[in-house]
Amino acid sequence: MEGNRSQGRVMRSTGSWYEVLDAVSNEVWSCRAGGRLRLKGDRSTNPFAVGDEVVMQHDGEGDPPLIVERKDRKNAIVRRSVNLSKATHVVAANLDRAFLIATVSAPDTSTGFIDRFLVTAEAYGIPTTLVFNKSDLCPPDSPEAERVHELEQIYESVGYDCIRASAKTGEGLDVLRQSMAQSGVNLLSGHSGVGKSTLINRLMPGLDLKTGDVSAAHSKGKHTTTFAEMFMLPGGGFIIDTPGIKGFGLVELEKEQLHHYFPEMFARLPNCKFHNCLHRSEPHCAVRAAAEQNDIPYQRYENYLDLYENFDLDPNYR
Ligand SMILES: Nc1nc2c(ncn2[C@@H]2O[C@H](COP(=O)(O)OP(=O)(O)OP(=O)(O)O)[C@@H](O)[C@H]2O)c(=O)[nH]1
Ligand SMILES: [Mg+2]
Ligand SMILES: [Zn+2]
Repeated sequence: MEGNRSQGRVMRSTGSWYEVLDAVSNEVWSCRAGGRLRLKGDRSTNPFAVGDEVVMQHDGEGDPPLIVERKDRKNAIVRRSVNLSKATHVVAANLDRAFLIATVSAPDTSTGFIDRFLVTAEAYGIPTTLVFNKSDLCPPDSPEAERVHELEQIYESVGYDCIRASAKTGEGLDVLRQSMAQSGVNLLSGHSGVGKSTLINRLMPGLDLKTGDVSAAHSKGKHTTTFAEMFMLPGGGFIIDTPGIKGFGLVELEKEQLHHYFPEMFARLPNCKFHNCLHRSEPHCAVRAAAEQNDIPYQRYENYLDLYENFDLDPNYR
């Protein structure tokens, strides 16, 4: 501790209280936010998010430390606040890797949803691994297993690591553990009910995060986790559990730049006739040609067109 100040990382926030892990002593402090911390131009509803590196000021006995400074963020996952057009909510900051947890049944994760997440992560510069969880529900030769295989082919072909996992049988957990220990700060995201909290419970014996059944009638999760929380992994690295998301709003993106965040499309842009080609109906478009010949996944090309066309219409896109 330097004087009565120390540095730490926000592990959890309830809105008015912040749990901060002291970088030196590894103590967890319950802190309040100091006054006048809202930065100019910051439109987010939360001044500090899980993963933020902050300075705490420790005053008087019994008083909670105050957070008096937030270090610049390396990156942050930002979402539009519900129904507030301009306000945003910072889900988590300073991420080294995101793990998008997906399932092909109970609930189903569409490529449209996956691609939106990946576009966002690419825009923020956060490498992403896809985790297909609940592999125990995909017996060999079942349509579910075929679908997982198909998705792996699509996403591996454009450069994303894919891990097949089951929180139930333990499949894939060693690979996950290793990848997380190497990465540093790891975010788990995905629809409600895909098993984010269950996976974390498996990775951290002794932890007992609340999990919820998937509704049998609608195959949807019940939004069991309600705020983001970070944990220190026993084998190294941090893991962040987050509430399930329905859709993924694209914040601070221009629709003309969307295609830059599809790596396989961006790589082919130099071969298009026009340097500012948007790969829609321009002549001699190398991207459209590649998609039509299945050199790049047609499904992702279609999702790109859909994102582009609907960008201004759907408030969820912005
Ligand atoms: N069969 C099977 N069920 C699983 C697996 N992983 C999780 N589940 C079940 O899926 C349901 C949802 O799990 P949760 O961990 O609560 O899901 P979550 O992603 O944290 O959901 P939210 O907190 O609502 O976003 C629970 O009933 C789990 O027991 C798995 O690998 N196989
Ligand atoms: Mg959860
Ligand atoms: Zn083009």
